[in-house]
Amino acid sequence: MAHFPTNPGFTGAMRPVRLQGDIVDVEIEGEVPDTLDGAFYRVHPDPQFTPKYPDDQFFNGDGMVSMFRFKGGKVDFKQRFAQTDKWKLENAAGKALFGAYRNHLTDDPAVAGQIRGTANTNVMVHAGKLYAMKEDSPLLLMDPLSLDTFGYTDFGGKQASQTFCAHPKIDPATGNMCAFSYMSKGPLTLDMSYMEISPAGELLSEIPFKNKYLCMMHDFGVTEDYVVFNVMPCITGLDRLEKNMPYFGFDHAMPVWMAVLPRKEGATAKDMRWFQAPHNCFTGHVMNAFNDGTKVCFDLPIAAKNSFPFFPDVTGAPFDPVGGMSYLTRWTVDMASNRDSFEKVEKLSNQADEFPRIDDRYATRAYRHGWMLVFDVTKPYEGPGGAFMAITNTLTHIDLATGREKSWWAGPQCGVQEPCFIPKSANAPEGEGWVVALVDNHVTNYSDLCIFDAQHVDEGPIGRARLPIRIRQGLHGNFASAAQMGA
Ligand code: V55
Ligand code: FE
Repeated sequence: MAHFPTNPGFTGAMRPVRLQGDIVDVEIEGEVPDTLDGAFYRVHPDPQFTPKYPDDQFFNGDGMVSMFRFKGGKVDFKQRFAQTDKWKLENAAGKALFGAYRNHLTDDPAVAGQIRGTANTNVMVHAGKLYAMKEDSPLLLMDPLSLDTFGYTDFGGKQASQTFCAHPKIDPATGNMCAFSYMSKGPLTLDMSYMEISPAGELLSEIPFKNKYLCMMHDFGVTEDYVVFNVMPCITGLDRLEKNMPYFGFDHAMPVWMAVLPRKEGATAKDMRWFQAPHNCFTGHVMNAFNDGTKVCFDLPIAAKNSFPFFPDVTGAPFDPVGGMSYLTRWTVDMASNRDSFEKVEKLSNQADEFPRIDDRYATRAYRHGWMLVFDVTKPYEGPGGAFMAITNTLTHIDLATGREKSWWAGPQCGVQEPCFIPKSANAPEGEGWVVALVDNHVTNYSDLCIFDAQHVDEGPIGRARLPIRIRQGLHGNFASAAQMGA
């Protein structure tokens, strides 16, 4: 008998949905470009069963993968759980066996030693497979057409690291997937690694190194010549697990680092440079990174204070919603300098933003176009109580050459999920194409997949694929062409 917790994480707009299924030829309002041939994949956490603890973290839900297949102006929808080892064990038992977020001490003894991953953070097609990712676990492989799950991989025994990040990048020069691992030698270890995976799915390299302290390592940057890590004190430790406290807590007294590793044959941990940020801060998702010679630029939203109310301040200080708002920022360091400090910190936007994306063909390179979600707190909100976080109610295009921003507000009843850019054609100029984003109506409980002209998002969607259900708030996703899908 499913009795979900009655707190804001499980009610109102955050009520679990858990629905798997297919809709052929989704109802369309406006137009879907008929040259669009491929699929947008995205994932959200959705608990298969009621959690063992009523204060369960949103990040602990099982990965539910959605696929929007575009072809000939039509959209087909498919949604399936990622069948992780955890999902299968719990499905067989008919109840939750794994406990609190990333805390194996809270698990049913029957699942001791099992992989705890939920595959709930990102999905991306690479080497003909759909990669479903959670940063505490190995990489899960799924079928890009059926969304069936194959299972975890260690790349044929080649991968030494026990985990795989949720924010890999594709290097447009080689087609290699660039990824990293943290807590590589098991829970609460400082070990990390940088990995590259060929377009054929072969693990080509794995460079081990150690972090400065134990913390969440969520995203990173890759340039043509360097790999960049943002180290910020969203910290953890055994004491927190033993007390069943939230797995992470934010420590405002700790330093923040930008760590840079050269991408060259034979690079080792000894080549890593650690640059200390001028202030403690909260670092968010990475928009892009690039280098001009030895100068390395790293673009990401930065907040003065902790952005995660559910991973509270280690001193017990109350959450500061204004200080927790992040703004797209450019950090620059110089690998030729012998200082350990930054060259420059530039604020690139004055709108509170997160979930930054680019035209991925310009990953690792100097680029012009970005898209992101904005928290426009001046706008009204009519959704139910139980909005989980500040609402990402606005989609914004930023032209980094001019600083000009164009924004579209989704209206008082709606939140917008992470956008994804789709180029008009393989060789279209940068930023020429479409942006897709889920728009969830928290009052009617329906979600629309909205399609925008990428550089004119302010004009509103040119088309909407109107689902007769709500898709739960999610994290990340990516587009794959029909060729990449194997369709
Ligand atoms: C994040 C999300 C996670 C996680 C750790 O957005 C960090 C950051 C969906 O799960 O486990
Ligand atoms: Fe993320």
